[in-house]
Amino acid sequence: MRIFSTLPRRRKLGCLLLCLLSPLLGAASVHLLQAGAEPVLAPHAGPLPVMPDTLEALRAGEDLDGDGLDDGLEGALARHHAPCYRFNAADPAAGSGAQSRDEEFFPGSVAAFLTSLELGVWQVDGETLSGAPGVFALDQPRLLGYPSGLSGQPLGTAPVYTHVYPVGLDRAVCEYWIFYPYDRADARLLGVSVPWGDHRGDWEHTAFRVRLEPPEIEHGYYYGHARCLLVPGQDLELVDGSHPVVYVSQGKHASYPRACQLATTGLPGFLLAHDDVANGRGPSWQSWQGPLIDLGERDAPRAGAARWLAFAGRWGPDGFQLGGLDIGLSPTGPAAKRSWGNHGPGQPWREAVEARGRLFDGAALD
Ligand SMILES: [Ca+2]
Ligand SMILES: [Ca+2]
Repeated sequence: MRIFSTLPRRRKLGCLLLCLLSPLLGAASVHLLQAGAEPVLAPHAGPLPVMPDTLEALRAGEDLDGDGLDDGLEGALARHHAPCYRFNAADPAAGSGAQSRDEEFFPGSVAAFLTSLELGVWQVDGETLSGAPGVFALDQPRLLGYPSGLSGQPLGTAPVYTHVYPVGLDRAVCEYWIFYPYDRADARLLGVSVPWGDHRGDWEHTAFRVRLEPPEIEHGYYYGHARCLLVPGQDLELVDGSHPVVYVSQGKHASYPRACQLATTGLPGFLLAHDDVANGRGPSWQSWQGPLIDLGERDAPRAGAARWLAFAGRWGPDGFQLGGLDIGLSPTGPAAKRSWGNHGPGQPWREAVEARGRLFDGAALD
């Protein structure tokens, strides 16, 4: 109970409801696995320190990450196919579910985040606050010591982290990774809105298999909630002919190829409604117009990621176990995931929409 007493109020409420309802859900027990305490923060004199990301030029004729693909081509491909991200906005006329609201939690820079972690200085709700300095070390099981609710950076200023590698002689895969300092996930439990799986740290990604000549996307892989949705190239919505659109679900940040709402559990909606709402009515981000930072390869990281790409721990302290399910675990980073350099198996995205949701704006699947 000592751990429980350190939790914020919203999370305590969620824990209590989970405990009360776990027999209904067929779960033997609810375990609080990694409930890291929130740091004690106080007003901080002076500005928020910001450490810029290291931008490394990728040069034609070089292959410094040793993947067999010309580094200049890697950089050109990543920018040519970088996504347009579209975020959510409240739409009372169409919305249902707890996440039908404006997006409030945006991407952040990893370099700036680690600087804040090590200095213990954070921007929370517009105030600059400080606490105990933390430590970032590659052998940590999880990052500790930072607060919930970090809203990220103004949209368009954080980098997208890229991983590009060849497939045979005439194709490549472009992965796009985004770090969000916070994931806010709510649900309706017996009709009452409660936190359900929100957590510190949130890594999200999409990937696209491309033909090199002529350049064209053959398949998209859209991730979220430990699942992969498969999208044929002809189903992708493109901006300027080459940039796929990624609809980002509010708060939880899962990726979809079209504006839609999907249930994320197989439970009856009257019991638990935990939907992704990705209507794309909020701000959009043309990521190719901002910083793209190539991560290199797992064993040959580029300078911009050399400090942290090998970190195999979780990027936050949160998470629950409900029976055999993991709920709201702070995630691992890009190179620690199974999907790094390895896409699919997955579910055809049309099948997922037909089974668990709907498209917005009256759009049809065909
Ligand atoms: Ca290379
Ligand atoms: Ca590469």
